[in-house]
Amino acid sequence: MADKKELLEKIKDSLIAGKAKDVDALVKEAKAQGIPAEEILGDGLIAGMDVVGQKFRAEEFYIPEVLVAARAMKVGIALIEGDLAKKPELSKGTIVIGTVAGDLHDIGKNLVALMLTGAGFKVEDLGIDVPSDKFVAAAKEKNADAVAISALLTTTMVNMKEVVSKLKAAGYKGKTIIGGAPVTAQFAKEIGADLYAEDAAEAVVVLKEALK
Ligand code: B1M
Repeated sequence: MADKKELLEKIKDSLIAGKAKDVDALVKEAKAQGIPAEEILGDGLIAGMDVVGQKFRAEEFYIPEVLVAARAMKVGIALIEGDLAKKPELSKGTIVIGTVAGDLHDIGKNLVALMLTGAGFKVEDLGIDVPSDKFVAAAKEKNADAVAISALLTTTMVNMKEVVSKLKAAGYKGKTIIGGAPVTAQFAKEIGADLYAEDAAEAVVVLKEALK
C-alpha cells in the first residue's frame, strides 16, 4: 500500500498525464485510507493542475493535454465533492456565481460554488462565459445577497468591471466578490468590487463575514 505522500504524488502525476481512470482509482484509494478531501484536492489535484499550467506556459503542453488534465481533474473533484461540501446549515444567503464573458474556465469557479454550498449558502451557478446582463438579471431575479464573478484570463478579467458597473447602475444593493488566478485585491478595488478572495476557502470566509 502506498503511503500518503506517495499516493498524493501519484494523483498529481496521473492528473498531469491526463489519466482520468488512474485519478479515479487513486482518489478512491486515498479516500479509503482516510486522507482528508482538502489534502487530496490541494496536494494531489490542484498541485497537478499547477504543473499543467507551467507546462502549458513553457509550450511543453498544448490545449489537448490541458483538456485531458481538466477532465481528469473533474473526475477527481467529483469523488471528493461530497466531503468538501459537508453538512450544509440553514441558508446563510443566496449567491449568484459565474465565470465572466469570454472565459470558459470553470474548475475554480465550481470549487468556489461547491465550498459555498457546503458552508450553507444557496448558490445559483450561471456557468461559464456569462454576459454581464445575465449576472444583473439573475441578481435581481434570485434576490441575491452577493454576486460572485470568476475570471482566469487577463483578457477577460477586464469584463468584471462591466458586471460590477451594471449591477450598480441597476440599483443592486448586495455585495460583489471577484476572484480567479490573475485577479488581485488591488484590481477588485480599482473596479469597485466589494470583496476579493484568493481561493475557494477564502471566498467562504470573506462572504460569511460580509453577509452576517
Ligand atoms: Co487555460 N489558461 N486557456 N484552459 N488554463 C490558464 C488560465 C493559463 C494561466 C495557462 C498558462 O498560460 N500558464 C492561461 C492564462 C494566461 C493569462 O491570461 N494570464 C490560459 C490560456 C492562455 C488559455 C487559452 C487562451 C489558451 C488558448 O486557447 N490559446 C484558452 C482560453 C479559453 C477561454 O476561456 N476563452 C484556455 C483554455 C483552457 C481549457 C479549456 C483547455 C482548460 C479549461 C477547462 C475548464 O475549466 N473546464 C484550461 C485550463 C485547465 C487551464 C489551467 C491549466 C488550469 C486552470 C484550473 O482549472 N486550475 C490554467 C493554468 C493554471 O491556472 N495553472 C490555464 C485549477 C483551479 C482549481 O484553479 O481556476 O485558479 P483556479 O481557481 C482557484 C482560484 O483562482 C480561486 O479559487 C480556486 C481554488 O480554490 N478562484 C476564485 C477562482 N475563481 C474564483 C472566484 C472567487 C474567488 C476565488 O470569487 C468569486
